[in-house]
Amino acid sequence: MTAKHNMRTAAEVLVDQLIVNGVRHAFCVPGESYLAVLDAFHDRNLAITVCRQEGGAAIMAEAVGKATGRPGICFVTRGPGATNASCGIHIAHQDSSPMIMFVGQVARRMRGREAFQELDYRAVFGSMTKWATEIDDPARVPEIVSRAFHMAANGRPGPVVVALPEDMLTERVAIADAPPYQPVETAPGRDDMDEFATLLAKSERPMFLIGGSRWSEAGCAAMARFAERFAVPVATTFRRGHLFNALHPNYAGDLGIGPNPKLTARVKGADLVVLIGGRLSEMQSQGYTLIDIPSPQMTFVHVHPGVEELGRVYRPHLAINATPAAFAIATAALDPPANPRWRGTAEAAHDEYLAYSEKPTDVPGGVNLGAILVWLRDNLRDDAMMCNGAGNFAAWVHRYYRFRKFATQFAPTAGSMGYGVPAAIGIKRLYPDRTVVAISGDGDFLMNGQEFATAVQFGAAVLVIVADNGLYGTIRMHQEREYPGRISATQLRNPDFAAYARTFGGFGVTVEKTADFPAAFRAAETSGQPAIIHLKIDPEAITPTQTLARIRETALARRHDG
Ligand SMILES: Cc1ncc(C[n+]2csc(CCOP(=O)(O)OP(=O)(O)O)c2C)c(N)n1
Ligand SMILES: [Mg+2]
Repeated sequence: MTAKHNMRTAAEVLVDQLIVNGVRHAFCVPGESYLAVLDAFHDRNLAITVCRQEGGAAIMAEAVGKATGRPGICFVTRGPGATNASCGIHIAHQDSSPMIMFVGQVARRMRGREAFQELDYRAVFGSMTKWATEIDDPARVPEIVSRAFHMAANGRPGPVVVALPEDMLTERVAIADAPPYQPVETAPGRDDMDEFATLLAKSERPMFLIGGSRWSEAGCAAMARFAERFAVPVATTFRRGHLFNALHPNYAGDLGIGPNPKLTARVKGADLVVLIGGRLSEMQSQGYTLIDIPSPQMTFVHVHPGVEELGRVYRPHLAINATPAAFAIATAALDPPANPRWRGTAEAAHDEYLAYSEKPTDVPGGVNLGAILVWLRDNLRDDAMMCNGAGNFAAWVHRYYRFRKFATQFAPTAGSMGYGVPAAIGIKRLYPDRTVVAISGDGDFLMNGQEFATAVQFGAAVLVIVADNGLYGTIRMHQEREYPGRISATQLRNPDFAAYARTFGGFGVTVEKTADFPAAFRAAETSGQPAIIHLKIDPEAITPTQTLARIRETALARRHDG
């Protein structure tokens, strides 16, 4: 709409501004604090997914940001709505995902009295957003929403919170929409690329690590071509496996939690590490042990879209402020050396990766999660989307699933439990024809399992696999290692998750033997409904290579020795 259809409410201006920016989906839990926005939704072309808890709505918006590179949108009510949603904000922050959360606020004349559900959003969200603000003047809605899009999506992406005083939303105003935001693709300069080529040519054992956000299909394809032409090994960092085809001959594996020890050895032994897009944070750097801080022991090149990230932890020999996609595309102009000294290392690294991820280890119990992941990787299409939250079950996803296509992995580098189910629903709303699978732990699932109702309500036929070991397994594992035999607050008594699915109106099935999984999965798919496949996992099968009993014994033996 333009100024000639004047005197829209600020809420209408706001929703129109979203539409101008290409938004087609928004996720919300309603609240009386933003009734005028709900009313503006009524006759506008925006698909609204009504959720059961704001944490779910925020994660759905974050997952949309991850999938598209454009800000995902959620609306929540003041106070408790905003604090419930904060998990999604924190994930968007740590995962560098663009999202905008709009939140209700008390009327302007009441502010500062601690009115009903009042929060100071700038203070509450200040340290976990790129920007937290409040709109006081309806005439500034287009300006502030436009800025929110630019801030959320450009540089290092992240979350923006915009608070909306209730009385501001109902004011009428004659104001034109702002044009849509412009994605800014920072590209490397020629000097950057020359210097990079020089450092690479001098190297004997280069290693490329890719991660972060601001990749694209074209950027990933360019990265693969570069790896082939230069014969270099490329590893993906924690939960960014989808950036490089795992079956590509230059793929060196996944540098995350519990990585292939041969991969970490390769990184440590490299004389040149090129980190493209990521931050090499605690998980990726194995507790900041891989690369010396602040002065890396090897030549270190860091390419990042956020200039503030360059030199933040590692002082790089060469810092390049560019989006990873633009950097990868710019490598097309470089010529590989005639006879690189590192020839053969990429093949060797790939063989090590294949050997590590090929065959599931034996684990106690009737259901082997590794074998299930192998079945999924052999049977799902390349474009199937895999979502998971946090817990030991995820170790099998990272080790055995082979991502082959950009934007098929949705998992929080922020390590937030409860991510998989809402992420899957958010994604499925955008891509109804794609297979979308969520893999959850029993603890993980019930942190946002209520959103299964949202899936049923909107016909989002996600396939949820619940790996039920009756434990907050990760914590139990740490407990056995640090306080052997002293079990405290880590056991769970669970519902029948298949029955849970059915009471919500979806499809549910229980699997007690690995061999029954394929039929159960196919039945879930053919049901056409949101589905839960409940896997009964032996609690002893705590990692692909360790049992709880062995961790406890080792810890006790260490104590006796000590
Ligand atoms: C929101 C949130 N709360 C708590 C934790 C700490 N935490 C990490 S893993 C874990 C247990 C996960 O249990 P489950 O989902 O059952 O997976 P399992 O480890 O048993 O495979 C906990 C409590 C977390 N990462 N995120
Ligand atoms: Mg568990």
